[in-house]
Amino acid sequence: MFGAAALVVLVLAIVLLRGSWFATERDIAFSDFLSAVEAGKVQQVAIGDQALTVTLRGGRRVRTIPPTGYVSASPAFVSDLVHRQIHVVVQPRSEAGAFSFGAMLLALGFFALVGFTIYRVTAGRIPSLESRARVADGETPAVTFADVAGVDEAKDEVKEVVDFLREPEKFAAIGGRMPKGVLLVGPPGTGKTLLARSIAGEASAPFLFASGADFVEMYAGVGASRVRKLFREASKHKSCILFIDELDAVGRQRGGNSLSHEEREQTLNQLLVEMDGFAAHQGVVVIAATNRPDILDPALLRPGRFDRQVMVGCPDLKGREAILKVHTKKVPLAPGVDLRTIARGTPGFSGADLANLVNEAALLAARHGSTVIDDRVLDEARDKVLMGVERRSMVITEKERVNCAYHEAGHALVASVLPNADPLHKVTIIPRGRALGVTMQLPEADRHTHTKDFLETQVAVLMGGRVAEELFMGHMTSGASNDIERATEIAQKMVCEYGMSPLGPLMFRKSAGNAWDGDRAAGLSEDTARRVDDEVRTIVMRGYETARQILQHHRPAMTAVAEQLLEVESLDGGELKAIVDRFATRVN
Ligand code: NHX
Ligand code: ZN
Repeated sequence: MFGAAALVVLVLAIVLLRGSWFATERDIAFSDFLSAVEAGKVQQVAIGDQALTVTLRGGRRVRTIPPTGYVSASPAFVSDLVHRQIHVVVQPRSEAGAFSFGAMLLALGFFALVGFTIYRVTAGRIPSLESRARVADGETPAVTFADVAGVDEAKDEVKEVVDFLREPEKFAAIGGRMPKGVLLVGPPGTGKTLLARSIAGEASAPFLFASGADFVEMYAGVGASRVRKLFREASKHKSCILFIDELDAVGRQRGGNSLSHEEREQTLNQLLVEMDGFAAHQGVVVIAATNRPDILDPALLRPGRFDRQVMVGCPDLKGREAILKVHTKKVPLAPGVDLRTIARGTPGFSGADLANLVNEAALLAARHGSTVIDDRVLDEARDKVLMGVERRSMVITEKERVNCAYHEAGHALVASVLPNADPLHKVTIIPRGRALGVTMQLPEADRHTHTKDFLETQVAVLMGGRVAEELFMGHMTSGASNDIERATEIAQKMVCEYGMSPLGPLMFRKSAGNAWDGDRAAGLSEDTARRVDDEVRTIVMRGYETARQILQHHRPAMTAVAEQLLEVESLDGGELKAIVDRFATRVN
């Protein structure tokens, strides 16, 4: 179809241009034409709109352009020609008309081609101007603060917004300066949207929703017009919450030169303009969410805009328990299930993860034909959320299965021998998600920072898999790729961010964005980059060496764990410890 369109345009061009190029007569000066007439060399003159087409006696045709209006202003001219027995014809105007008609066709073909190309490039997804502006209805949400658990500090901070929305006039009367914009900052799944909705619900105010990603379109001006539309919608309400999810999609720092950039900048400017345009007493509060406040354009954070930041972090132990309580309200919990224990076993889970866990548990219970959710299905659900879905049907060769058993046993043994490692939660050779086998550790308590020792231990544990393959199988497999990636990441952070190498407590911004964003400048000197690489390698190799020593000294324990895994497929922390304790002592 594309080729056909191109062909049509090409043919059109040839047909049209033939008249003027291929058979084009040479232009001669008008005086030369008159001389030729005088000399009797002219056989025929065709009078056209602007030019005279002259056929010479030899049959050659030339063209000449008379002074404007010359022919019509000099009636003697034509009769003079006729006198000289020169054939005079007057060309119909249509020839010129034909040309412009053709030109029109050509232009039409051209635009069709351009249009079709755009259609092809955008895969037919040409968004209409109005389409995706998912400006949610502006209804008042049914959720209130009671439905939001585990983010007590954040809730306290936004209570003021609720007071304001309830009685904006009163708030203004006592001179309360209301934030026009509140920025909710936190990792994904921590309930930023829910919190925003609950503010509206709590204040019985309408809730308008948009996502920053909706504003970033490939056509100039669309994003900006959507922002305008959104704020117009908001101003129709006496008071309301206007929520913008993923603010970073539009709010990135300006400067740089990527293609979509100009459009984003326009959208961002429009957003700033609209926010400045709102009077504080108007009762509209803009709430935005992001997990990357550091990349936001500073203009967004200035007074009168998103000048208030509220952190919405991953829940702590107490928070997780509260969140579990909310989510288990509508499911049949078996008597004796202790949510505190579940909460303790889910460090690092976000609110969304916990919701997912409860949901999976309900599904699993149903599949087991059980009417209640007990500890067992909750445990199974946690593993599913944590490690991915079990894929028991995956076909694995015996050799791969053995390799997997030794690989996981390697991780497990290093983790159980090194004193600073997190306790083992589970080791399994049942394929899950993308992995053929998994070794899971779980921290004893919520941890917010890591010691250098812990990180080194973690690198060694990650190397344990590869080392086991080498020592016990006599080969290496590509399966260790994820371990290697994670170990390298840790080592890189230790050197570049945590100042845990001989290079000292400095920040080495190794990969500060990409060149397209125009911040390549933040790179390192070549010499420093080389030294960073050396230190990263040293850390990983030291972990590798630690793992090798441990596995070499615990060959019998290794074999025992691997063989047990091949037999029963999964071992929990206690079972592992029992095997290891039979062979090894926990010192090294
Ligand atoms: C593949 N998977 O993708 C096969 C199926 C060495 C016994 N061709 O280290 O399964 O080779 O300790 C997240 C999580 C890639 C991202 C796991 C990306 C695994 C897992 C490669 C065990 N356990 N490797 C491991 C494994 C593989 C992979 C991942 C990921 C294996 C190893 C995956
Ligand atoms: Zn591994």
